[in-house]
Amino acid sequence: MNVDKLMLQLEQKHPGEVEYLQAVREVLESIEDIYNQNPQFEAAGIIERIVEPDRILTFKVPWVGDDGKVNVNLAYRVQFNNAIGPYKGGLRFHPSVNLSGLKFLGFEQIFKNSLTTLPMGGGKGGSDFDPKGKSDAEVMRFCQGFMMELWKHIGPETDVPAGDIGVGGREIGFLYGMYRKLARENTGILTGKGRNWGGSLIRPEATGFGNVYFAKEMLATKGETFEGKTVAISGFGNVSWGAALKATELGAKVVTISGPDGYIYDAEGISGEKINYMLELRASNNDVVKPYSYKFESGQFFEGKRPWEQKVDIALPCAIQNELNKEDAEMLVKNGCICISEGANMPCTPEAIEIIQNNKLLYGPGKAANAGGVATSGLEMSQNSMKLSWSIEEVDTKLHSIMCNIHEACVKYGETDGHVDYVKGANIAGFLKVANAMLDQGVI
Ligand code: NDP
Ligand code: 2IT
Repeated sequence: MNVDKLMLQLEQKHPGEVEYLQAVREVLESIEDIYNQNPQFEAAGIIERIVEPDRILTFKVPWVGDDGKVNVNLAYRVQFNNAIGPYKGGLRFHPSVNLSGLKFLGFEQIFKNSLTTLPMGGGKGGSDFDPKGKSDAEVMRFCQGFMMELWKHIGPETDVPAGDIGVGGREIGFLYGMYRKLARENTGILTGKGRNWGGSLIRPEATGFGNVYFAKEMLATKGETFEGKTVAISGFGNVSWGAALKATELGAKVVTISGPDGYIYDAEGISGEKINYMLELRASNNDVVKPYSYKFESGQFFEGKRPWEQKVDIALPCAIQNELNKEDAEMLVKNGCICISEGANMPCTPEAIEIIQNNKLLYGPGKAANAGGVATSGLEMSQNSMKLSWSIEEVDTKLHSIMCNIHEACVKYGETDGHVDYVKGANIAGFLKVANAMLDQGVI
């Protein structure tokens, strides 16, 4: 394999798909050596096959607004690779959703899901529908329209969607209701379901919890812990909330959260009722984090800025892709940050990653550090298949041990001379399992 040549071909085939090409390049650069040392991969065309999705479904979702007007949104499901299990991955409802974004997320999901040790393939979907400012009834009609088309293509052993940005418990409920009606069965077709209808305990917290568990393992390699550390978190959504809860529980002080409008710095720490307030803010359907500063006096709002300019020990980017750039990384390094662990998918730009890695910070890439969410989705699927419900302790213990296993796999493949390159480790470990499964199963 020659990465530059392959990337050139992909760029010609998929011009302008910036995020997808960015994600593919990162993986190819990490696996180049191991790929070339194993000629059986080249002989089976593994790379050419793994970089293209198995199929992409594109459909329109017409829905009627409360004002009686007809709206039309575009929707997709990218079924990327199912060599090790049914396609699995979230649905994103956000105005920025396009095919390149979903292909990047679906591609990442293949390796992330492989790392979880559970049998799940990779997929992703979503729509450019914006739930912000919509009534519950509008969101419901949209979700019903979305599922009316998607239901034919998914199933508990075929493709199991879940939440992502803009898709939380409310949306999963509306989607599940429609699926159940059309398919005439109650089955584990989506994860992130409500507790009373097949959902798993800890799933809402799992991505954030898992991210902190992963960071804890990274810190331990340097004899460090969360105790007494200051932490910057971005976003104020589902992942940020879980990360804030767990980091606080482990003795750290979370000093920031953020939204597209700016960030909040709270020197007293964002804990207790302030963490609960994040959920209220999120549920308000408004695009702003600023109201935190009206509610809590200690919360200072920095308009249009990002939290990375603050002096912190640990940074947990938990909002959206490419939200931490080169200048942000330089600022974090300058201010003595020792660890960056990605709750979001691809939040650091390639230039930022270079700075972080050159300065030898502990750096957990999303496909390893945020795998706790999909891992707990996998645990939800197991409980659905067994018609059982596990306790908080059972799920949390399994999640914790999965995150420790992922950390171990990263160390196994990423360590040289006492330094762990977690990007390389995660990419190689995630890739080998899927590539070997593809080899075993022939060219299909
Ligand atoms: P949510 O929709 O719950 O939250 C996303 C948060 O990010 C919101 O607070 C949103 O604010 C904020 N946000 C959006 N754009 C920006 C921006 N430009 N700057 C700062 N904040 C911004 O989504 P999740 O918490 O579920 O997802 C967050 C990230 O984590 C995504 O990258 C997702 O792919 C990833 N992830 C999610 C998993 C899950 O289980 N949910 C699992 C693994 C990864 P606003 O709503 O106001 O735009
Ligand atoms: O990016 C992700 O891993 C998710 N949004 C969760 C996917 C899932 O199937 O739980």
